[in-house]
Amino acid sequence: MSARPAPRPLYLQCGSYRLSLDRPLIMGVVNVTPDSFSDGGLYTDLQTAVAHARALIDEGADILDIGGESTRPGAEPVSLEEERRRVMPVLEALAQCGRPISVDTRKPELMQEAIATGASLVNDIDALENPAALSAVARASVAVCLMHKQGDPRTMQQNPQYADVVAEVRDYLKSRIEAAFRAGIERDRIIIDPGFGFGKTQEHNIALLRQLPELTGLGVPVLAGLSRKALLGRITGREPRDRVYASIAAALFAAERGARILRVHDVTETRDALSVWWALRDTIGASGENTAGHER
Ligand code: HH2
Repeated sequence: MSARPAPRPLYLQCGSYRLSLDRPLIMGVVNVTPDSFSDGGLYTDLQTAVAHARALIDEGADILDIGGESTRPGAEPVSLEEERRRVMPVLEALAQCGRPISVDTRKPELMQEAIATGASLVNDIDALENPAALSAVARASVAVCLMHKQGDPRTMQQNPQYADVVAEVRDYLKSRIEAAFRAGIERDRIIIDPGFGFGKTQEHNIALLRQLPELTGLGVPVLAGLSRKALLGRITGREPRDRVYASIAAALFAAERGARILRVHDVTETRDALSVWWALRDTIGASGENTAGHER
């Protein structure tokens, strides 16, 4: 007799927010960095970062992802003090913004401080491999995004290699879900992410995108971060800021294959495209409206 598949959560518990996963959610990116690959330097001071975050909420972001360290290929790590200086004032200013705030960090100290300031999701490109990060999330009621990467940002694109990229990413994420369970993190607090562009060639990224259902089968929501990434530049020949249309096509492709959270820079554009696609594909009870569940 085969094992019954794990029940799929119908919502994501993000601290005190319960987000419906009936339709794909949009995570808007706020990079408080001088060197992010597509928007570095645009939102480095508190006022512009907070104004950008509020604009993304007005555009329809369901979650905001605040980051203070670029993890683009070749990026040098940032010290805790510097990352804290960039991120914490923004988190404090957004604590009452009415949307769940995600902190994009791999530093356990910053995770703890962000959670204490009201962050309700930890987006960790190290998938809580640091035991202090695992316990910081386990102790709280926040959600977590467990992402796969091969190597470290500084060198990860030099020569990524896999025997079977889809199987290896799936097995890694499965083991990280199990580690999270063992630490006491409940299923409805966990998101997984194949980590597009993190130690992957064009072929690896495309294989993962095409076979995304292999990951949705793990029973927790899948996040896809494709927005403006180099894999789209290789197809279109365009620079990061001119990859909006390419990003929308990729986001819809990921959503069609089961991604439930789309991490994007261009919220209005993604939201409109997603709303139309969703209304057209959902023939039962389609209202044409894109309604997010923000229960507090
Ligand atoms: N991609 C980036 C950063 N964080 N987190 C998750 N979970 N998934 C991703 O694909 C992902 C991520 C890179 O994008 P960006 O933040 O815009 O650039 P940079 O790292 O240069 O700041």
